[in-house]
Amino acid sequence: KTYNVAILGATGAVGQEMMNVLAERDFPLNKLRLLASKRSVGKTYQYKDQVIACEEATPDSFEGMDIVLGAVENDIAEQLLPHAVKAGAVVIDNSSAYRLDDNVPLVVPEVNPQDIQKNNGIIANPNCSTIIALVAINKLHEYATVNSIIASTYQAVSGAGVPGLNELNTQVTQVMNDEKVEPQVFPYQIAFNLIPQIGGFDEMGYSSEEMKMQNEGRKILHHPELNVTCTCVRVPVMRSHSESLTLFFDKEIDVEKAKELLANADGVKLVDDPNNKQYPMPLDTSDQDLVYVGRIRKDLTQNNNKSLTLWCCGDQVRKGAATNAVQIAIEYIKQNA
Ligand code: 2RA
Repeated sequence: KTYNVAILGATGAVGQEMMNVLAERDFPLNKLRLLASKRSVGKTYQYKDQVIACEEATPDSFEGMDIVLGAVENDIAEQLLPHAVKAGAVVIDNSSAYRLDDNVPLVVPEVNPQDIQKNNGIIANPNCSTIIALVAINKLHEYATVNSIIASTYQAVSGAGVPGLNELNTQVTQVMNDEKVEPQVFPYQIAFNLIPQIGGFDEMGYSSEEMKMQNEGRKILHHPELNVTCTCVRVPVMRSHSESLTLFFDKEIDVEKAKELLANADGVKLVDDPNNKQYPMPLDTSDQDLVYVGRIRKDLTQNNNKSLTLWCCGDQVRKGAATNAVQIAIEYIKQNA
């Protein structure tokens, strides 16, 4: 069986990566429709041996589509994706518009693939930093139940799409040439800087990005008691997010057991030999789909063997967005074959 697939937001960083991953994984495609804004109409892209032109995304763009991959911001997702559902497609949406909607499953295929079946036409792709964290901790959680997490994230500029990538590139050149830096995408200069803000702040002083790990983690793990104190920082790295996670468990788990579990965990590459300078780094995780996990060690704030700290990195554009969405599509057609 082959499928008609549309990518809504085909010209953005995530939309482009969705095309790459569909091709790499040889998705059983009958037709691929590339949908974008009016200004991109006619822009062509190579998909395997085909040249495909972008079409304007309108409410009628989804006729005949089986699967729609959403790679647009919330406002456009809410405006157009209901039309895709009405046209009979199943939508896998990377925006945050529907992630916490009770009628919409929120899925990391390595963690909760069974939730795909609960869809009513839309399946939500979690936030990139949530995906990377949950892939890293999934097998540890299964074994010893994670109840609390203290997380610090070091998020690549690709999280702000092509404009974010371009801004870092431009600013590095400007700084090296002693030219004036005028931030457009980020609130301050990002080159040679760290910005502890991603999204707006709530009344507790948490950013919207920081609350996602707790809110989305509770839904994906079916663990409403999960508590997460998260600090999200934008860093001058191109396309991989890094995260420091301190995990507080229900039962004892030591470093050796954690390494054994992670060595066999879906979607994880254990890179943990610090004495030989082997640990996850964003340059190593870019352009591939595994979440690298390392620096696993006992948490020194507790003396009960029920907490560990670790470091992980993952490609934000791929596993953090495009690959996770395509993996959901592949799992969906498998479950409905
Ligand atoms: C970011 N996770 O990194 C957000 C949106 N992709 O900017």
